[in-house]
This record gives sequence, structure tokens and C-alpha cells, in this order.
Amino acid sequence: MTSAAKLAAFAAVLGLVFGVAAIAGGAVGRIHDPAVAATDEMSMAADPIRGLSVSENGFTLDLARRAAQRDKTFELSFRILGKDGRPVRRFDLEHTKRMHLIVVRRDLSGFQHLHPRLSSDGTWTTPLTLPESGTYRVFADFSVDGSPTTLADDLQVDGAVRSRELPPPSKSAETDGFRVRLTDGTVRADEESALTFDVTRDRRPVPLQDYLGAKGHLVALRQGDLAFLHVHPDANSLLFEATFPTAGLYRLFLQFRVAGEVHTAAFTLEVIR
Ligand SMILES: [Cu+2]
Repeated sequence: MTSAAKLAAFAAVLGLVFGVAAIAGGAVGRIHDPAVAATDEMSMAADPIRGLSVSENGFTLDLARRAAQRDKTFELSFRILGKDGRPVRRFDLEHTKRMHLIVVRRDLSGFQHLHPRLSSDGTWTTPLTLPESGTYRVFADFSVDGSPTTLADDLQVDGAVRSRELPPPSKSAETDGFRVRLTDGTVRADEESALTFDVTRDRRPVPLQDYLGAKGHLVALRQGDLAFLHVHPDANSLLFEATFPTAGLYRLFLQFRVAGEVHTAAFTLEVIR
């Protein structure tokens, strides 16, 4: 067969396949609305569980070290490698920053949220102090060409570990003299939920400053695998939208800014079926 004939044969087969697919699609459409199925698939694809892997979406988190000494400040540096193995140097601005680094011990204690600096060779660097021994999860949360990605790896701090039980679910938390309440009711798995918080001091509402382009920042991690949930903040209030994929316990870290200082309140949230 000449190459032209091969091409024609291929085109004929292609036409046949597409024709059959179109008929099948039409037949299915009468029973099950394909538009609804497509929307479901898109929202699943747009907001998957993140932070379970060192490599995803063609990017790889490359930590310069995976061990640190307890309570000794060190420079944590890392690169985000692209498919070609070269460090990525252009990142999108998300919540006013190009990189959000979340560090938390595997038992969900010791939460830190840092903003490393990018040098021209594609290396991100931040000073970090880990006051207790244990295994820490390091999440790099960023976006490249409009595609958001969260990668994670572990960092070990050798020494005797006293791990903590996850605190029981609670709708209120105290931090630095502030009382923070989660004012919503029930959160169900696999449904979009709005989480609203209020912050008071001595029973009076506290005026909040903007933090990272919103009234606050919320990180939600699933107990067990520390899956990192994508949370959308509201610009004008402490309201966040998230879809919790499964029932179970999650740890929420709410950050807000008062008089130039950032405070973190942590909650255990029970998501029901
Ligand atoms: Cu950040």
C-alpha cells in the first residue's frame, strides 16, 4: 500500500469509529444525560485530592534534603522539576504568592505555612525550624500555566518522638487570646460545603486584615493519608468553599491577620456520609 492509500484507509476506519461513537453517545443520551456526566467528570478532574505524591501533572518535587536536626534552624531548599527534568522557573501568582509551602508533622501537629524565595536557577529556599522530632510532611502548593498542583514529600527529624492524638472534633478553638468558631452546621462527604468562621476577643468581634488576598487562609488535611484539600476563600469574609471527598476526620488550619500578625487556629472536623 502506498502511504496515501494507508492514510485513506486510516481515515475510513477513523470515520467508522467516530460514527459508531456518535450513535452510541446518542443512544446513551436518552437514558443518561451525557451533559450531566461530563460536568461531574470535569469537577472531579478540576478538584482532585492533592498532596499525596511527589510527582503529579508532569511536575516533581525535588527536596534538597530529607532530614533535619531537631530545633535547629536550617535552609530548606527544593526545586519543582518539569517533564524534561529541568527546574521550573515561572510560576503563577496564587493568593498573592507564587509558592505556598505547608509543613506539618504526620500526627497533624506543628503546622507551618511559609513563603519561600525563588532564585534565578529555579531553587526555592526558606529558613525552617522543626522544634520536635518526628516525620514531617512538606507540601509545595503552586500553579504553572493555570494548572494548580500540590506535591509533597517527607522530612525526618531523628530523636525520641512523642506523637499526639488528634484532638476530638470541635467547633471552637483558642489561639493567642482569640476565640475562633466554626459557625456552620453539618459537613457531608462529596458535597460542596461552605465553612464560615468568626473571630472574637473578649466576646467582641475582631477586625481582620487581609491575608493573602482574602480575609483568611484555610488548609484542610485528611487524617491518615494527609490528603491536601483545595479550598476556595471568599474575598470579604471568613468563608471557604471545599468539597470533602470522604467521611472521616480532617484537621483544619485557619489563618487570619490582626494588627499585622498572622494567627493560626486548628480544628478537627468530622465529615459525615
Ligand atoms: Cu501561602
